[in-house]
Amino acid sequence: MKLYNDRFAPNPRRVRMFAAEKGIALDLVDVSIASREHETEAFGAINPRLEVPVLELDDGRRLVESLAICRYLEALNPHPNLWGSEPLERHAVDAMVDALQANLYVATAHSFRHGHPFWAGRIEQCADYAPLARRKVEDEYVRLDGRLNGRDFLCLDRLTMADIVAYTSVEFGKAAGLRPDAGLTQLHRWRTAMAARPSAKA
Ligand SMILES: N[C@@H](CCC(=O)N[C@@H](CS)C(=O)NCC(=O)O)C(=O)O
Repeated sequence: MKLYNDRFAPNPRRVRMFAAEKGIALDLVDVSIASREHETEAFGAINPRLEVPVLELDDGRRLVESLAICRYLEALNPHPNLWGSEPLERHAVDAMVDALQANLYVATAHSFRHGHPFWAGRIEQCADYAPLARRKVEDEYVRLDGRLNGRDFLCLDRLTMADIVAYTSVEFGKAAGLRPDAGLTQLHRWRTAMAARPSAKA
């Protein structure tokens, strides 16, 4: 399988990390957002939304949306289980993934997109919105720290998609100059453990 990818972008990264945890090899096709390769007509034929990631199956079919791609990989290759193994576990992972996506990931992306010169002239920026998004992210860091108190993983007693979404979102925050406060010791402990996983380098 091929993954249309950008090395620096968080949504492809969550797919790479998820696949690596499952031992699924992906052929990476780099589509540089910085060089605007995703805006070309050629890439538009691959994903009309002009976004990465796109997973291309060996028969040429293409799957979009990072969370839906990871769910597909989970169904394709259920071991190790990363999304809950029975209905209540699956609900717990879904609920946390949805909340992380809506709150942590989206606020981080808004902080970057509305506050960083990288996007100037590329999207319509609203500079006043960036600090609001930033405060929202900082609140989410505190929430994560509380959740991780006495736990190694965010959800269940093992690594799940919730950890992958949270970790890749927190690391993406660096692009917007976001850093969890040093006092958030549980969050830092978990980040260090996540960073040590080979999949973090995928
Ligand atoms: N909901 C989509 C979002 C994909 C997305 O926003 N990808 C970003 C990279 S992380 C992108 O391609 N951005 C290009 C742009 O905004 O111009 C997913 O989860 O796959």
